[in-house]
Formats: sequence, C-alpha cells, structure tokens
Amino acid sequence: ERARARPPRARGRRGQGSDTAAGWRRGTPGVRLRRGRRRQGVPGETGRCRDRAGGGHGGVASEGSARFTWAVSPACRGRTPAVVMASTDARTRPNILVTGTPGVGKSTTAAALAEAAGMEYLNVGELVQREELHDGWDSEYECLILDEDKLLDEMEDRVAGGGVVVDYHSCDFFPERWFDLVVVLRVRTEVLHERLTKREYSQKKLNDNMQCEIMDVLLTEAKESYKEEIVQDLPSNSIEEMEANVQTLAKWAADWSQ
Ligand code: DAT
Repeated sequence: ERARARPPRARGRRGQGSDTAAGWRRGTPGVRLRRGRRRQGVPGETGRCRDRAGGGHGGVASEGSARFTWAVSPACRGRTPAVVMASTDARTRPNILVTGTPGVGKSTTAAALAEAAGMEYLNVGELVQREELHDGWDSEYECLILDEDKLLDEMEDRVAGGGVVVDYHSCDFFPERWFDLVVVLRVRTEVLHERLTKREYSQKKLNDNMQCEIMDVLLTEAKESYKEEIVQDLPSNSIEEMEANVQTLAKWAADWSQ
C-alpha cells in the first residue's frame, strides 16, 4: 500500500549529513526543475497537490489506496488556524520537523525540544550515515549523496506513531503528512558565519551555506512544501532565543496531544 501511496522519486539528492544545504547548493536550474516537478502535482506525487485535494480546513482526500484525513490542529487554537494532516491511523502525538541552514542550531534545538517534550529525537544526518542510506560521496560538493527512497523507508515506521522531532537541513522530499509542525530556524548572517567558521568548512561550503541562509532557501522550501500554516520560522541567534523556542515548542506539543 505504501508503495502506491508514495510515488517513485529520483534518487541522488546530495547534501545529506554533510552540512551543505541541498536546496541552495544545487540551486541551479536543474534543482528548480526538480523541486518544481514535485510541486506541480504529478499524479501521485507527495506534496501539497495531494494533501490539499480536499481543500480548506479539514476534510478527506484519497490517493490510490491511501486515504488521508485532516483536521484543524488544536495546538494552534488562538493562533493562525493550522491545518494538520494525519494518516488514517491518526497520531496521538505530533511530529515536528526542525529544519534550516546548517549551523542555525537544528540539532541543539531539536534535541533539547525532544527532551523537554518527552519526544524522540531523530537526527536524519546521523541516521543516513549510520544506516548507509546513501549512494556514496560527492567530492565536488563535499557531501554524501542521499538515497531518498532508502531514507524514507527507514523513517516511515519511526514517525508513524508521532512524538518525533526530526532534524534535517532539507524538507521538501518528506511526505507532507508526516509533520504537524515545520520549524525553520533562522540566524543573522554574522552569527551563522561565526558558527560555520568554527566548523572549519571549506570556503566554498561556507559560502554556499551563507548564501542559503541569506536567500531564505530553507524557509522558502518549507513554505512551498507544506501548508504555510504549519511552517514557523524562529530566530535562534542566542542561547536565550533557543531556550525560548524550546519552551514554546514543547508547550505546543503538549497542547497538541491534549
Ligand atoms: P545545526 O544542527 O543546524 O547544524 P547545531 O545545533 O549543530 O546546528 O549548532 C551549531 C553550533 O551553534 C553549535 O556549536 C551550537 C551552537 N548553537 C546552536 N544554537 C545556538 C543558539 N541559539 N545560540 C548560541 N549558539 C547556538
């Protein structure tokens, strides 16, 4: 059933686990074509076209043999109404995706959030390396070449029950229905530069990632890949901001589960 629900995807996304944001690094016409293709709604493609088939706030859509329902998220009461996807076996706890340019603080924030909210932390980069969910090393971009199919297969069961904080520097290839909230962390240019310099990246890699942040690549990717209502950008320039984010998000998760 899952195979029908999920369309075949092109393999070979680079950038996994090696901290180069794929969207920008591959920010060539080829990338836009590829990313655009998903969003244009090839029948059966994952993404908004499928998940929005039923329209506005709440409803049912079907795709092949898969059936999806969604409802207004209780977690966002009092805020912008959020439309939340859930598979038929609805989660009782939310899944949160924490994304953003390498160095914005995803791992730090996501791990702290998981601990604060009693959720599971899933570092996708580490998972790919550990389980070898890649097609080798791309020496030009200094990163592993992600095997999306293998990764998604590996993740599917892990996120099915909810309660997972996923940490990854790209977001447009995950099934939209997996996440109830997509957090895009942001930092000021000079702050990111300092953090990435400490990582001793090559000049090219540092420049690529700086450009990625400056050009809002991950925020745009998130907004184009998920319903805007569930995409939240948060500043994470300082420890204080990070702590506030963790607190806010943990409360969100607790409210969602009620
Ligand atoms: P990412 O997972 O996005 O690559 P990280 O969590 O590894 O980023 O953080 C990069 C570095 O910055 C790391 O040394 C921890 C630090 N850091 C993260 N968030 C921070 C924040 N809000 N304030 C200060 N330092 C932060």
